[in-house]
Amino acid sequence: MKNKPSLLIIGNSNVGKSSITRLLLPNPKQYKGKSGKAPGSTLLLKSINLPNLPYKIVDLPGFGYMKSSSRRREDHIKKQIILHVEKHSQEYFFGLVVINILRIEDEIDKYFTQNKETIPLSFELINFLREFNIPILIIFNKIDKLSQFEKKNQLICLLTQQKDLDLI
Ligand SMILES: Nc1nc2c(ncn2[C@@H]2O[C@H](COP(=O)(O)OP(=O)(O)OP(=O)(O)O)[C@@H](O)[C@H]2O)c(=O)[nH]1
Ligand SMILES: [Mg+2]
Repeated sequence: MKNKPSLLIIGNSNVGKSSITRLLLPNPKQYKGKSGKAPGSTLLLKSINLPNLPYKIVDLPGFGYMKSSSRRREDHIKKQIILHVEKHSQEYFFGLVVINILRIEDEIDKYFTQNKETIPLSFELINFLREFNIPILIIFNKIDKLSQFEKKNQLICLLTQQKDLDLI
């Protein structure tokens, strides 16, 4: 297939994008992209194009804080990502927006209540992808870090707010 459609994997730094990418590959060892403990592991914007996959996968660098980068570099990467999506939006048939479940309440508060625009937030990304009509699936990752009780609370928080916030 010459012009394969692409799957976009997007989200803040360190939420688990590269780990999820690896899970989607027939042979995870084929993926040379880095995943790691420190935010800012993936720096290159490169698509994975395997002969045995009918679509390409683009595992983007993360938005926001990166351990070994300056604020200027973080802003540069954010701009690069935005320009990339704008330029290639037609090629994306689907986007996976990965969110760290532990940060969900904080993100909702900052984006919807405080209207903070200085920090790149997952909901900004969601609205951004919606502008290009790219269908998305939101993945709440790192759920294993929550206790059963916390999981229930997060779920209630999401379900009660989703309609008001036009989340899902
Ligand atoms: N506990 C837990 N850890 C996870 C999970 N998914 C990923 N991790 C860990 O989180 C860290 C970051 O994972 P990556 O896959 O590199 O995250 P990323 O979003 O690609 O990060 P950047 O490329 O820096 O934006 C690694 O140490 C992973 O092992 C998960 O579901 N649960
Ligand atoms: Mg990564």
